[in-house]
Amino acid sequence: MAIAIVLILVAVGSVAFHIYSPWWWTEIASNWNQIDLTVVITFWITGIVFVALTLFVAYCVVKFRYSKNRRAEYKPENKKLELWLTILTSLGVIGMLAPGLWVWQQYVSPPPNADEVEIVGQQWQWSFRYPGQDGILGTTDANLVSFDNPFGINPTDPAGQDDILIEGDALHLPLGRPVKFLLRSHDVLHNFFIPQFRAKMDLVPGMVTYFWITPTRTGEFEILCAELCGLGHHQMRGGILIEEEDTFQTWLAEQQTFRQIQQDARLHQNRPVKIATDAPAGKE
Ligand SMILES: [Cu+2]
Repeated sequence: MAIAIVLILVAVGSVAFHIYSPWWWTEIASNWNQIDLTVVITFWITGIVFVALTLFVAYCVVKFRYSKNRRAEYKPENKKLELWLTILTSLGVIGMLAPGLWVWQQYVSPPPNADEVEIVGQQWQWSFRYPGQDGILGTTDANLVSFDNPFGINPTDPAGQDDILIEGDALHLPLGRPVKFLLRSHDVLHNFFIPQFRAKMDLVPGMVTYFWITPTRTGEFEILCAELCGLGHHQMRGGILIEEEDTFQTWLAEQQTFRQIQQDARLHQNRPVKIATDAPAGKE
C-alpha cells in the first residue's frame, strides 16, 4: 500500500512541479513558435503516458497484492490487448515525430528573399561574414586559411572582395528580415545555438550546413556552442544583436571588407619597420 501511495505522489507531484515550477523557456525571439509547439506536444504525450502508467502500476500494486487464496493465471498471449497497445503506442510515436518533421521541412527551406550570413566556427570562437554590396558570398577554400585570410576567402573571386568580415565582435542582424545562416567549421564539429531563436545546427568540417530564422524582437542574445568541441568548448560563446534596420545599416557600413583588410595587411607588410637596436649608428 505504501508503494502505491508513493507512486501516486510521484505522478501528482511531477504534474504539479511542471505547472508551478518557475523554470520555463526564455522568451522567444524568432519566428519558430512551431518548434515550441512540437515540444509542448511531446510534453503532453509523454506526460499523459507517464501519469497513466504510474497510476496503473499503483492500481496493480493494490489490486493484485499478495493473497494466500489467489493463484496467478498463466496468460502468455492476448491478441486484443497487444493490438490496442501497438495502435496506441504507434499513435503516440507518430504524434511526437510527425510535427517535428513538418517543422524541420520549413526550417531548412529559407524564403527566397532571405539575406545570407556565414557563421564560421573554430576552436573556440565564432566569426561572421556578410556578402557585402553584391549580395553574394565569395567562394572559400580551407587551404587558403592563413593569418591574413582567416576565412579562407578565394582572393581571385570578385564576389569575395566586398564581403564584410567580423571577428571578435557580435553578430548584428536587422529586426524582421529573414536570414539564412550558412555554417562552416575550420576544425571539428561545433553547433551554433541561440536558445531565444529555438534554433541550432551542427557545423561540420568539409561541408556547409544551413537553416533560417526571422528575428522578431530586438535585443542582445548569446550564441552557444552546443557540441563538445574540445578543452575550450565552454568558452566558445558569441554575441548576437538584433537591431532596427537603421542601426544595423549604420553598424554594417563601419565594418571592413575583405579587400580593405587585405590592403591593410599589404600596407603593413611594405611599411619599413624600425627596430630598436643597441648597435652604434652606422655600424649595422
Ligand atoms: Cu564548439
